[in-house]
Amino acid sequence: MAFEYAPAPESASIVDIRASYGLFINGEFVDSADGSPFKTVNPASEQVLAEIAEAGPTDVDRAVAAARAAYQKTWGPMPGAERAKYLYRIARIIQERSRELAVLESIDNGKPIRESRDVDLPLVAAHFFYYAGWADKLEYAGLGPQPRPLGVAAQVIPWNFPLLMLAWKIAPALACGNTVVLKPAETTPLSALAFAEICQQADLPPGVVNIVTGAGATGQALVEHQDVDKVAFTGSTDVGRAIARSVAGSRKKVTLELGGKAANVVFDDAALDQAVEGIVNGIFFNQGHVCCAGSRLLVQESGYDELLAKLKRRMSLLRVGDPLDKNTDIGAINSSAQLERIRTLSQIGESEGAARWTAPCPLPERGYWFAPTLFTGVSQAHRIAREEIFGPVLSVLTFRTPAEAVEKANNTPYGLSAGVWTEKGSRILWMADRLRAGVIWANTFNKFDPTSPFGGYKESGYGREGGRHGLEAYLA
Ligand code: TAP
Repeated sequence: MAFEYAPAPESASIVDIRASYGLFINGEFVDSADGSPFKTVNPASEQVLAEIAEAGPTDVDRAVAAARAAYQKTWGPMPGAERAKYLYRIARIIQERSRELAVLESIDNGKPIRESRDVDLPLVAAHFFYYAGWADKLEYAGLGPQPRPLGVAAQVIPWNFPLLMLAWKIAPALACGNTVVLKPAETTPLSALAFAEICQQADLPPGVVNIVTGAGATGQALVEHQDVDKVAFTGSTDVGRAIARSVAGSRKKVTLELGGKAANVVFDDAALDQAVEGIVNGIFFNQGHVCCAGSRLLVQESGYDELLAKLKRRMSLLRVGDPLDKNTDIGAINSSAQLERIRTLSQIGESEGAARWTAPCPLPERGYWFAPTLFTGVSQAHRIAREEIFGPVLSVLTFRTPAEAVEKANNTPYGLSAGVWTEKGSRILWMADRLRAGVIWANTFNKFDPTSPFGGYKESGYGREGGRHGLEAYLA
């Protein structure tokens, strides 16, 4: 039986969303020269939150010129110890404003406040603190005696962790002495614009950080700009491929963080209750809008019935609804387009013969929602086992031997992450040696830390973000 909870909504009064926002270029909010404004909506209510300027090619050009000038005149020549002070200041302001930023992120993205407050925001601040520490120690990073910044970095990020992806991109770039032009996703620009205000508050020299809002065309104009030295992209494999093609043969250095279809492998000797928590966290955290989500559950046949029963019981307790309610486990799907994609792939799962089970839970009437769902009887050829759904949908497959588990886990074009659940330490090491994924979690899932590198193999992209490895992407 599920307990009833009284609503515990976080107040939205702490955020002050303006009716309209300009572009952040050279330290100021400015009007767009050649784009047409668009609207950002709250996915939980479909209400328009604000009108956002779209950066056209002239605006992108202005932003890159501002970043170039700042690189040459202020940020590039500045000693690392001085740059570190700015990064520390930004980190402290993020901590001071973390409640406001968490609420803003949940309103614009749809993610539960518990996650934005307890996961996203602490990690955002931690990334700035961590890379602030590196800014005056770059010559000891093992990347040569005098590593140099690359220059102007063009950075394009997705909508699933708007402020966290911004931190992953901007903190190492700035610590290494680069300047940046960043494009947030069309559906989640507000926290990046709040970050622009934080740059002003921290007295960051003008032009060091520039934010150009817009959709794919703005991103394309940015990464293809002639005066950019580095391209850092997080998003879908299709767009990543197009970017790799467009910069091929140029001097631009590129890192791509793309999609995933991670296997979460559970052996019959695993602590099952703990594994169930890890499976739920692996696929339902952030509505499953997670590139490293454990979207393929591989269960050892001998433990299948017991695990499935426990998993369904646990899924029935998940609360879907108001992202600002502190009881909420699963918030709103970020956009109607993404909801449509999740629905379509789920229907394909059914029509290809997999059995669908959806947790019995009421969904709000307005907004974009999808109840936690799992598919059993999934074969490796099914599209729901191969394609990234990027939603709260789990595909369950089985295996008998460790070798079969490895074979099935690696049978994917992606290679971003994987999980292993077993009591046996030797088996964890055996599996970790054989799984082709950038990150492998053992008896846990979705653990992040700024000191730890993150990135993929195969179609999940190349380059690493985070840790000492993350510096390499921004130094020559
Ligand atoms: P995309 O459609 O690839 O969009 C990512 C970003 O690129 C957005 O800002 C997008 O703009 C922009 N963009 C679109 N077309 C572009 C082009 N031709 N040139 C340059 N920029 C362009 O992905 P998404 O739907 O936002 O995010 C979901 C995908 O990202 C998933 O596949 C997920 O796995 C992946 N992802 C990967 C990671 C890591 S770390 N590997 C992390 C998060 C997400 P608009 O959105 O404004 O149109």
